[in-house]
Amino acid sequence: MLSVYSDDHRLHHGTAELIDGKLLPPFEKPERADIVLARVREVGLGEVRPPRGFGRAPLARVHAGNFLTFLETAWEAWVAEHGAYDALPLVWAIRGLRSDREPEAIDGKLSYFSFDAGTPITAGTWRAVTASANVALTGQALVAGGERAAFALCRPPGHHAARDYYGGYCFLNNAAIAAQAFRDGGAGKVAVLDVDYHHGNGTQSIFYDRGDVFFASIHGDPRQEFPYFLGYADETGAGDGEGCTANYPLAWGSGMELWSEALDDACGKIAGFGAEALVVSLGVDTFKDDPISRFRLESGDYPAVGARLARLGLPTLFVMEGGYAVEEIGINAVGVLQGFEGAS
Ligand code: Q9C
Ligand code: ZN
Repeated sequence: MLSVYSDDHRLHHGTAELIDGKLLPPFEKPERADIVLARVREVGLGEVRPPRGFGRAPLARVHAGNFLTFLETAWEAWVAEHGAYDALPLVWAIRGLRSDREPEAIDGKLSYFSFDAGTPITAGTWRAVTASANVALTGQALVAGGERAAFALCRPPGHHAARDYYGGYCFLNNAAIAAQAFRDGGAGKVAVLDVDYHHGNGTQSIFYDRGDVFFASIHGDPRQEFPYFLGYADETGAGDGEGCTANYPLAWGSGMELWSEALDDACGKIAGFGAEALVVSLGVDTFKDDPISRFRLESGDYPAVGARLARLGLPTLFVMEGGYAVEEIGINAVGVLQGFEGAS
């Protein structure tokens, strides 16, 4: 399987993360991608290619213009106001506040375009996130061009980013951008399957009222787990998209038995939908030793996940999302890809 990777992910690196009331070294750090890349090479998965540049147009198919302009200019505006520290929001437009007005001041803009305080904007964030989207788009072009599958080794991840807000370590929704590119390239219907531990709220919201993109997610129950405010089982789509969203919230402590039941059900729905291409939001923070998550998948489970996905028989783009157990992130992510190849 071909992989796509860019060193530019390194340009995004937060100084510290506010987590559980403490300022800690960030979990979402450059080493994550380094370790996945090292594993791709170690097992000889296949050639690793650099991304091509696709410009702004495919980003604007999924994201709002004012949001892209904000991301592109936020660091400069923040530094002018406060100096060269991580840019973070501190306040949000919750119930009854004017969430429809973009403020002028950079602090207000950060609040307007975000949903959490765990996602710093740094000096190189825009370059890193555009490179990450180009990695996904390059992988998409390979699959649209006839490859059975490709692996987009994206960092930063993307599935929490919506049409016009960022959060959860995500800025541009790489998987959604790739799914839209499949549609724009002529695929009639596309499915996005999100196996990251966290609900893919951004991807779901982007496609929620559309009948041409099916979205399924298996994730920590929002009653217990980030992002808390989306991902319940009764969210099934709206309007033309009614029935085109499927959520599988699972309780803390869930292991492969429950998880693979959900995967089977999701795969059945995807097969019934009639998708012509599949985008997999591949997070491996479902792993038992993940430092911020509470599922119990083991390294030996991941190849079976890949094998199950291969049985769908669809042209498949894997897009890297989360996974923070840095020791095993390579073994687990590449394990899915090896299982897919073994069953293809
Ligand atoms: N107590 C992805 O996996 N907050 N994002 C964690 C833990 C943010 C995860 C809090 C988690 C974001 C792409
Ligand atoms: Zn995650």
